Amino acid sequence: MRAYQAKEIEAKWQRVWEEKGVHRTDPDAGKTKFYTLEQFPYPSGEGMHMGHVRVYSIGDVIARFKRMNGYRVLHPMGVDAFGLPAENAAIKRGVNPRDWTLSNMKKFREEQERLGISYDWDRYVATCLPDYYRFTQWLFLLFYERGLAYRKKAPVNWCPDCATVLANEQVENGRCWRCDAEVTKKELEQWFLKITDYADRLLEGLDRLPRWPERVKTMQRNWIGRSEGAKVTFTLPELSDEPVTVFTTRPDTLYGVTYLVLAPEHPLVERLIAGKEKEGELRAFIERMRKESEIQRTAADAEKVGMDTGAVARHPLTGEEVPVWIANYVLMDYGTGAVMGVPAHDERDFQFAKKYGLPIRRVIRPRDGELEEPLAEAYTGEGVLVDSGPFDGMDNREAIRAISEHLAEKGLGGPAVTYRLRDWLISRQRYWGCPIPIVYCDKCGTVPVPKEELPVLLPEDVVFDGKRNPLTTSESFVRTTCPSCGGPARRETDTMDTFIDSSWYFFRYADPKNDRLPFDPERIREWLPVDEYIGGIEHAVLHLLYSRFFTKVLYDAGLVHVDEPFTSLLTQGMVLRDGAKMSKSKGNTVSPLEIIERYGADTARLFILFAAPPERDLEWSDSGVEGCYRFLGRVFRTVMRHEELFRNRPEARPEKGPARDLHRRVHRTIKKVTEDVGERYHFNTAISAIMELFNAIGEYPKDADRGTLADALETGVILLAPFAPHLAEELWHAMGHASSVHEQSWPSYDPAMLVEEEVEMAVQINGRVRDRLVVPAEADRETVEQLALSQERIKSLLSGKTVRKVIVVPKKLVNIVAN
Ligand code: ANZ
Ligand code: ZN
Repeated sequence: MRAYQAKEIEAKWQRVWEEKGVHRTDPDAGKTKFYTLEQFPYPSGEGMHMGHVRVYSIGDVIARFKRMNGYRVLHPMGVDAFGLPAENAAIKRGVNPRDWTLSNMKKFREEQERLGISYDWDRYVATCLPDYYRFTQWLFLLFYERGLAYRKKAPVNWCPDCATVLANEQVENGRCWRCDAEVTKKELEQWFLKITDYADRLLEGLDRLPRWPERVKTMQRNWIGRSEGAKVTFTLPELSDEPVTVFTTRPDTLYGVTYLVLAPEHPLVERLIAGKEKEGELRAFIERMRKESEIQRTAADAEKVGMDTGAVARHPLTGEEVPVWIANYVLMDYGTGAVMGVPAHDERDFQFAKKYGLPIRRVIRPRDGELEEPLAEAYTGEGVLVDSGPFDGMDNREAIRAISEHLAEKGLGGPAVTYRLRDWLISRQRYWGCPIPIVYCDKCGTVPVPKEELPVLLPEDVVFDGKRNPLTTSESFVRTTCPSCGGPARRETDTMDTFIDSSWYFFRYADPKNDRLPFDPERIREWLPVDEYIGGIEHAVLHLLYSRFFTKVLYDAGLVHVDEPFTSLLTQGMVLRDGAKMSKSKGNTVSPLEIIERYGADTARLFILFAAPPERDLEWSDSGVEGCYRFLGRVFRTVMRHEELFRNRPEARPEKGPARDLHRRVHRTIKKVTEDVGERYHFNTAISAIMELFNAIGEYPKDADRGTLADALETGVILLAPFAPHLAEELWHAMGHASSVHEQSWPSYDPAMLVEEEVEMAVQINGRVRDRLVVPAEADRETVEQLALSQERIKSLLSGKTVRKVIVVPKKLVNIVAN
């Protein structure tokens, strides 16, 4: 008998599947569609790691299972191929970013192919190729036309020595990662996408995604950070009553305001400090604050520092004058960049007031009791208003509404909502990204490149010296003519954040070769939304939020009919080893290729799916891999041993004895695997049910019905197909079938075979039959004994007696010895 040669079997079937197009997308419009998608990888030079093997294996089981269940499945793959590493390789090793990326892509795909995942490779997309990025540019222009792409000055990390912009990741402890110079902030014109316009719809949409993990939805809600409160307008007497508006979540504390704080960058600050005694000091303070990052400024344990501007503001309701300060903890781009200080009821304000000797005025009293005197900390609880003019005695929750409305009536503010979400800064001063299709003309200003002229191609004549944006070094690229007046013009040299490339790729798969449009809306109708999206939790906010934003904009533009792209989201756990995440830096990785070389892809896949349910972290185990390999070897030999059976296959006669038991086991297994895979994605328990079935087959007596055995083997192989597709195909053909096992229908089970059988047993007391008992045929001795002793009739006959012994003759009788 042949031995299980995984490598040969796998290479053979991968070739056959490819030749026969077994995994090509089914065009049968009569079937229900199912779109299953794994997040596409960044093709780093390192190739696949176990995390990739895990996501792809999960996706492939779902895709294969759905196909066998009669769905028309879309299961594509591609690469997210723009990005900084290619450019760094260019700087460090002088290689061309495109050549470097293309060779990595090739390598990555070869590794993926060795896993035998059922991708329709005809739909492969690569975001760095002109046939793709041309439409990324097309979509940018769509955003621009809709007023959703705009340019404004924004601070960037700037290395004065390298004269370049740095990404946040390239700033280490405030210094440049390359030359160690101190990084400064510089204001540059940058492109933004107006995601804030969609804040409410991005929130609302989450409520319509029951099949997304709660954790991911919570992270998105927090990121968007919707905050309800009020705007309150104070006035500045020395600037002829110029209004200054604050945002507060606690308008009920308005009578407790003892000072105002403006962000150092607030536009009114300049005029307030001009000519003041401490102007010089104030300016130095402002300079210092500007350099600190938002994180430094708002960290809970960060020292709160401020300075009195010397100016005052007038309270809108009491007319009282309070001092105006500037402080590090007030951020310009949240709310209005101005805050009212209420030290009695806000912890941060309390610390600030204590530090600088500002008055503390209490205006909320707990409903039962008084506040201590003096306050040891801010009282942030609920209560009743005091010292609040006409609002005295009002419940504070009621007062939030009453005071907001009162302000609105008097034109002094009113209810307001703020978001933590900021517009999306998409400009990157980088080469290896999608060029922004904009031209600057002295006469016409900012001019979009006409869609017919796309793509704006990345030029080749560039210098990679790590000292500037390489695109600025290409004369042929920068110098151009204005699409509008034909005069000389200059091209935008910023490229787009690579998250834009990945915000629409799932649409492109539906129509990957379209050369007129990003996709035909009809093809989108055919395939979208993605029914199951599988990826890592690390994308909970960025990629998943951006993709939802893009989808909503495309929906508004009438290009797609869905406003949420992913119906269901599966976030797979990590692959651990010795309790820690597998990673190059920890030196605890296991190479997928080595595992595939040694045991085969089927073993790698089976182990990964068997070791834990998809959402949980998975602990790598060499012995677990060995175990899976041995199991597949056993399956191989079991089927091969019975190869003869399939040449002259007897009819199954599962009416009685071991045949009946095996037949029932087969149906129970079908039910279990169908539900575990189809409803719960509990692949691990599905696999163990299949293992048990093969164990039962192994113990099946030689003289029992052969036809039943053949049926069991055949069903076992079909059930195994989504998990170990190559081996299943090999065995299926060994059974004499000509078509692919992956084109078979998923087996159904007979509910009648699941009903537990029952038997009637006699119950004796001291050898005399006293009662009858109906019990499940498989019930064990203990259960039968308990049931017998708890029968009403037996209980009363035994009253006053002591039970000495209970004898159980399975399926026949129970004899109770008592005296
Ligand atoms: C007065 C007040 C009294 C406040 C009180 C709170 C408690 P969230 O929930 O995060 O939206 N704030 C407003 N704008 C700010 C800015 N640009 N930088 C720093 N802090 C700012 O928080 C809103 C609260 O944070 C606002 O409500 C304001 O302080 C502060 F007993 O106003 B509050
Ligand atoms: Zn022009």
